[in-house]
Amino acid sequence: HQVKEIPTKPYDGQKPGTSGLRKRVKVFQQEHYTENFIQAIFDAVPPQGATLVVGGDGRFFLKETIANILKIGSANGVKKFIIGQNGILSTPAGSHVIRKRKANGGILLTASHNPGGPDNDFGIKYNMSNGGPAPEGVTNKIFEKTKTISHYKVLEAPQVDVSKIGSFSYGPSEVEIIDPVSDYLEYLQEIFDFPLMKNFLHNSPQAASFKVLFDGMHGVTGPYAKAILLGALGLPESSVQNCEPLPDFGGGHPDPNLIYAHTLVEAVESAHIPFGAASDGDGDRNMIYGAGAFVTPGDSVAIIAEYASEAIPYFKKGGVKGLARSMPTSGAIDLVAKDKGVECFEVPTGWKFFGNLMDAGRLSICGEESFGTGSDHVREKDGVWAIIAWLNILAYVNESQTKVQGGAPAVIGIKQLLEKHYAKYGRNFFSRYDYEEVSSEGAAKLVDKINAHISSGDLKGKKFTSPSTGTEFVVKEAFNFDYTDPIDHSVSKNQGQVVRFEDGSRIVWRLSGTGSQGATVRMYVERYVPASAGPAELQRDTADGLKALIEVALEISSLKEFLGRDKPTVIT
Ligand code: VG1
Ligand code: CO
Repeated sequence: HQVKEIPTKPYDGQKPGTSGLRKRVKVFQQEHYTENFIQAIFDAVPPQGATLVVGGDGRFFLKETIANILKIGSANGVKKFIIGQNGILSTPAGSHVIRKRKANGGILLTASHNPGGPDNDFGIKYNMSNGGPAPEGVTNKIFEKTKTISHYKVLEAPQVDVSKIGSFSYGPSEVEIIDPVSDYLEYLQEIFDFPLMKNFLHNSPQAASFKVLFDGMHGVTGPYAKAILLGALGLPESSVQNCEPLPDFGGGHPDPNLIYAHTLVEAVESAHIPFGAASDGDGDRNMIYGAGAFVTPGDSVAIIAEYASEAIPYFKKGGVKGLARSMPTSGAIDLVAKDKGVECFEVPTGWKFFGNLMDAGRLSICGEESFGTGSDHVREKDGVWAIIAWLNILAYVNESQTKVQGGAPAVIGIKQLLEKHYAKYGRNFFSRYDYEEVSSEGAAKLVDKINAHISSGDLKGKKFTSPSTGTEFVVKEAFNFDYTDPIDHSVSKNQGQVVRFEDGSRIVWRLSGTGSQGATVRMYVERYVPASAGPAELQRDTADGLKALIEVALEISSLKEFLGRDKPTVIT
């Protein structure tokens, strides 16, 4: 086999964002564009003798990119490739395979929850030997390499077939095609209490009324959900929908939230299903939604943390070492950490910031407001894990109640669990407003204006009044969020602009790092209501509970003026 050097020129803008390089497919299809980026990865992280895991969420342009990774990787010295059958690996399953097989790293091919197909998005992400996304030091190095690239190496060999499980050689390298689901399924069976869940779902007094519905949104999780829910837990076929991975996600937007996962929401409401859930394109996000009960991601991770060490075998055994959230995520989990006497960390947006804390044994469970929940069982957020964690916890609390009360007590569902949690800890009302694909100039002006307030300090002590409710908010502080990693002391600056008020409420503004076109501004609002406020206050509708604060947030930032948008694209 011959190795050929292909001359090329740098492309602008190959800077990995919050979660890898994400662009329109058309951008990746430009001559040498994808090849350049793959070579830059190998220039930044030399692969001689390495084992590399490769897989993705099944979206359009996956097969072509795998062929490129094989050609360029082998020419650069990769010893062994481990590839999911048909190129399929969910992001968390990819993380697990890297760890389990002690690979040196992995390349995950996904643009996550962004739509797919020839006119939509594709993405390439490099993960380290711990199974987690490359930290900024490494992604910056990859970016530097893309700026000076002059050639890339390819192995001249015919394209390989990734559709059959087994091993073969490819030039000087070895290729192993693996079942994308089996390692992951086996691992979840160690982590969770499957006998308890099975008993709850089939034999308990609550079994008859407790139905489950999972929506794969035509992303990568379909095969995983079928193996777990139908296979291991023995639920009927009707418990899953949209579970065939499609290259364009059936034309949908595979993001599990109330807007894009409306097929789930409608099915759950019309059939009064107590437990519904969905996952995103690459399987790292999740939404928990039962009839009449939506769980915000901030509450979800707090509730998992609340019950983990009693209900979930993995944490019963290993304990909960510490908790964490990304900065814009609500502080619900902080309250649980305080109650349990464990450390709680606040990191910048993006899962890569949790990895060092996990590797150092200081973090067990963490989450992001963007429907990301996970633990140190892998180094990515994990949608299916979060969904099974909820099932495990519900099975546990219902079984405990039956033991205490005897007979056939009513089901403790999602709603009852939320109410119980609010009654103990109070509630963090939270919402995120996204202004997608706005002009970059407008977004820059908005950032500049808030920065001007931050540097002059003129907001401090200032009173803002909501025009519609008359509620007053007095500014306590305004700052840019900078983060120093407690383990390697690396510093990440300007990770979001924060305004805090005297009553504990908070507004955050950030620019998205995952968009593929223009700029996306995110505005996060949070208001805490203590348990003492009583059930009526605690159970208010989110939009209602946050109305006054949102008006103030729009006023402080002059958002409508700068972005020329009257309404956000998406509210979550
Ligand atoms: C968004 C979310 C962030 C998440 C990231 C990747 O980033 O806000 O919390 O980690 O997407 O999620 P940004 O920079 O656009 O706000 V996924 O499911 O794409 O891997
Ligand atoms: Co994702």
